[in-house]
Amino acid sequence: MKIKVAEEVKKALAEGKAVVALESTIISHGMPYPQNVETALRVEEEVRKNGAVPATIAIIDGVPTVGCNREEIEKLGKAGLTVTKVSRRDIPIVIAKGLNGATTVASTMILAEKAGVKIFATGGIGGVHRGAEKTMDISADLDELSKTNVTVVCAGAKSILDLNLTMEYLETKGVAVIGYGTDELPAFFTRESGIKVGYRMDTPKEIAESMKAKEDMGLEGGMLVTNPIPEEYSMDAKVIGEAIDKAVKEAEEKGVKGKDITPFLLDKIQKITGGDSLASNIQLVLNNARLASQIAVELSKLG
Ligand code: PSU
Ligand code: MN
Repeated sequence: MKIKVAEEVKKALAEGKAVVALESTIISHGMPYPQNVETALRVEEEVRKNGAVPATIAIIDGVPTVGCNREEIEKLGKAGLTVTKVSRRDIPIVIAKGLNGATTVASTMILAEKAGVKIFATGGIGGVHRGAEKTMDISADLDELSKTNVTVVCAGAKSILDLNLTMEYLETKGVAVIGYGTDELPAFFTRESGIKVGYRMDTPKEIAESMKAKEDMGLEGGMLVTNPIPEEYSMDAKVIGEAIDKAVKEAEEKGVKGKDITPFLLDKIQKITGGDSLASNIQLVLNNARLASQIAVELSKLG
């Protein structure tokens, strides 16, 4: 298997220490340059501060890389939307062609699992899009959660998606959705959605114990931990709701679909809401990196 694992990550894994995977589509397609690179580096620092080793994952010149260095992160961030967004189906092609690829939640999970990393922090996951009953647009992230054994820590999902259908789909696929300190699914920019999660857990230890139990049972698939954005950075539901509706409408009018739609919506929302949503986005990612690191540390104690 031709995966390049950074020395520091390899060593931590061999010693049973805490490691946290991080995705790279959030760098190239989720935020503008240079805030994307600054954030990626800050997130790595946050992981270290909380006792774990960060492993940013991407495909670099055709090589699946677990633990990108600063230069590689800079390269992905600068290239932005011109880097190939790599979900499950894109992995072999980007490798065969020797290209750079930014990995989504789905493909980051795949590479993390192959390297032996059990937990992964990000901002938001893909899900069932609004109108999916007609378009069938359901992110490959959800199916990946049903088959790849990596726990994903996120801030819920943006309401560019149909959050009710996303939860139903995850239930069908056998993916446990955990609310960290909450009974409700957080909606990324806001702490509430009015939708119940499967389980509420209040400590990183409880989450690590559930991960361990799943692994001991040999059950395939991951778990989804949803961590609400810190109160002080959460946004006004009405303001963000209107921005999202406007972005969705524009995507429809322009006929944007397939893999382009999520990056299109993220970009539009950022432009409509200005710096506010970016600042919130950065804070929630840091918050998720912190929680994922704490879970990873607890997990390493369980052996
Ligand atoms: N949602 C966000 N921020 C993101 C993404 C989604 O709020 O950065 C990215 C993630 O990489 C996610 C991907 O895995 O978009 C989902 O793309 P798609 O809907 O095409 O599966
Ligand atoms: Mn899609």
